[in-house]
Amino acid sequence: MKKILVIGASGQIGSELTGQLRARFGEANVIASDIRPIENDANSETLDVLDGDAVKTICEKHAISDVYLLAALLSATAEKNPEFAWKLNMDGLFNVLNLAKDGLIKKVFWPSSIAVFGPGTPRDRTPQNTIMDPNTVYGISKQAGERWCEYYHQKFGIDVRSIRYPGLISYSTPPGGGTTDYAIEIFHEANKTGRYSCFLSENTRLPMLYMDDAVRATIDIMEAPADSIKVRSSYNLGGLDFTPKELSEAIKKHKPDFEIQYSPDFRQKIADSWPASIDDSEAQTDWGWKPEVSLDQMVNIMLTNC
Ligand code: AKB
Repeated sequence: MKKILVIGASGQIGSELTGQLRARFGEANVIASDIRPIENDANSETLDVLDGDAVKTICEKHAISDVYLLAALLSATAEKNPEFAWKLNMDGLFNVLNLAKDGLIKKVFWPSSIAVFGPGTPRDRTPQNTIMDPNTVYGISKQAGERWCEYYHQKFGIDVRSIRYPGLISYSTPPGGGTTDYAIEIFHEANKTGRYSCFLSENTRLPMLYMDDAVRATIDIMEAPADSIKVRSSYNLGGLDFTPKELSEAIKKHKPDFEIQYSPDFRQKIADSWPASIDDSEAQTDWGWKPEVSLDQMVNIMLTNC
């Protein structure tokens, strides 16, 4: 019997993933957890992923089989608090991987990111296996995490699965401190004030994905047969890629008076070290990944709901 624990369930991905998992596997079979209490949710727990004993207790209490570990500090926030980012992103992963090693849980999902790539990486259609020289705290923690996932798989047979998320776009829960967040803020400001000051320059192309596609990919990789998961570090995942200028042009089709200006800040340097687009052919071949939501569809959904 599958029993799922989502750690970081109140975050941008966690809130949407929890809903989809519950729709598929039943409310009571998906325990939502977060560092702050989750209001009005009978199947939830307050949990600090850095408290290894507490993670263990909750997994035992609910006889958890699968853990989705989403608690992390993202790229921009991590640059402001490097030591805590390293601690949260690494120790949280160890707390969960070690439960799998001890046989308490069966399967782990851990998110990596395009941030594992760096200035030496080929930027266009970045391949699955290539130069990885991340120069952000977040990217370094994600690259190290990928190595640990593969190590635990090879050494202890742990069934850990991972995706390198691009920037994720959604409207219901705000993102928390990423470099790709402009692609969400822009919609809120377009609806509220009709103008946006973008912290990246106009031609900064980055890989992105609408949240519904990202959640589907996450559940699909976890539900795929184990022998189809050939990559045990983390899979490249692509979908959309666009620049702030292209996004603003797409918004102007709906809101002709929308105005954008560009004031790049420290996040520009982070964005410049990341891929512009992603080659995700291994995810397509191994477990059938296929993005569905186009740029125009995403813009339409975001403007309607923000
Ligand atoms: C960030 O911008 O930090 C994240 C990511 C690409 O992992 N959205």
